[in-house]
Amino acid sequence: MIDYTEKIPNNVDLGRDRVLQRALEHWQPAFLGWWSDMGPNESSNYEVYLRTATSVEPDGWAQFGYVRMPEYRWGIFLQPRDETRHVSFGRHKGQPAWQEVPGEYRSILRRVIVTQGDTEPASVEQQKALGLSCPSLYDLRNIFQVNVEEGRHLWAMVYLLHRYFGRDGREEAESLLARRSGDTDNPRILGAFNEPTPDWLAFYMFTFFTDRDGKFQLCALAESGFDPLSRTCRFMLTEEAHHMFVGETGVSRIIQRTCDVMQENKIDDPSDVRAMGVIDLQTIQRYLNFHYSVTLDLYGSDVSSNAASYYTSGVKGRFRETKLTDDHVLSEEDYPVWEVVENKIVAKHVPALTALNERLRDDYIGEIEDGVARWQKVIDSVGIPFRLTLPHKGFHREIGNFAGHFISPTGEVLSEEAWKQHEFEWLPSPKDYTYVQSLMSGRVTELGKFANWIAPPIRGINGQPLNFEYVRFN
Ligand code: BYC
Repeated sequence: MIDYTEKIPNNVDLGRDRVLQRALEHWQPAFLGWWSDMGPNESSNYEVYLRTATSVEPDGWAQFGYVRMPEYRWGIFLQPRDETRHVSFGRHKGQPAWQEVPGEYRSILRRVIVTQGDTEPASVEQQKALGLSCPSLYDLRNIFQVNVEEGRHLWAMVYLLHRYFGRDGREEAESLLARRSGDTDNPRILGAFNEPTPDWLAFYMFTFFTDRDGKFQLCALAESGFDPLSRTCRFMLTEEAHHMFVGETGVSRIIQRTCDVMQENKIDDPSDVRAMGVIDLQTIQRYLNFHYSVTLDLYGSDVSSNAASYYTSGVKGRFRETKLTDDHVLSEEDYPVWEVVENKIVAKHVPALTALNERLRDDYIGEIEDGVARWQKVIDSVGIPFRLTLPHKGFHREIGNFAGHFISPTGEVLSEEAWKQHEFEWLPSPKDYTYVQSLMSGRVTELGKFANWIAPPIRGINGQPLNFEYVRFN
């Protein structure tokens, strides 16, 4: 169980290590200061119907109740230790999992933990203003739930930095509160976390696409030979599932509403659809293309010696590593990656060890395809002949083999000029953003009411009705 009587709730017996406890208690007000500056706008006095973790056991961890977000009990929760756990891949395969950081892997472990930690506050910063244009109290509560949990994920990484990396770790923990999403001088580490999330369609796309990168990266880190990292990621994954649910159902409800309006009014031209105050399917496709492509970049280069050394050293595994049935060393195998040769996209087989970023990206794409197929069913069920498609893997990429090439969504290699001519057929244009923004000029706060551009969800949170007061503004 989690001890909530402590200043920092935890299940790691923090009180036993006074030095660590003091260091984290020193970081805590800095975190709260960051939340007050960069957390959701104007929200400090709202009471939000939030879920708080009470236990790390799979069956009993959720407790719902009204909480003012600055009083949310952010804390340190690791999944219980399995004494028999071993390193399951790489050079140290078969050795007992490490309870301390091996000296030779200190710098790569720190780097991975910092990169992971950096994304969490970044996403809160990206979503900061969205509460002011929420489509309902239900959705407002959901974004706040996502935000406080991202804050907790930051705590999870900061605990590891403080506990296992001494002074360097404490400095990194401070830097995590100093970088800012989109800042030119001190930006967040990874590209997608410096992109704006200007409206709710972008938010749902982000939680569907980018939070799912979070899932796959956390799954790979949950395989780590460094046991405290593995245990903390396992618990984070239980929270991540809700974020992806918010994204998938959010986009699905927008599609549903658009299709219903198209069918009722027998219209299909995007300008007629917009005239009805809903988001045309073409714009939804362009948002999809954008969020998918920037998220693909988050997996890093297709061929990466960093990824190979993370694996060989036992720091970061593959998706579901222990369920795979090969040798878990990968010294003999190869894996196909794609590259552009003389204006053609061709496969090239490279040592599997160096292609681990690409492999994780491919695992991710499989799950994305399933989600997009579920959105398609919404369109099909209304009988509208529109197909949502995933663009080619090389489309609009800035990291890896496709960076610097101009690939169309259907996978043709184009000149820069030809690509630019079609850019805003494929990606949201400034006009698209302005239109979507125009729908979201104010917030919808009446109990049980939803903005015109989105369908209500099928059910409320924790068995509550849709007209429940999910947020009290005070
Ligand atoms: N943007 O060998 P390479 C989440 C850099 S999301 C900018 O290809 P590597 C969440 C790279 O740093 C999950 N730079 O990369 C979601 C390197 O720089 P240096 C976050 C990039 O190291 C929603 C160079 O390019 N977790 O949790 O194999 C809401 C060459 O690197 C990017 C993780 O990512 C980029 N996209 O792989 C909230 C897990 N990509 O050395 C939260 C931890 C690469 O030349 N991170 N670079 O200076 C990792 O495992 C690895 O850092 C990466 C990159 C997979 C991201």
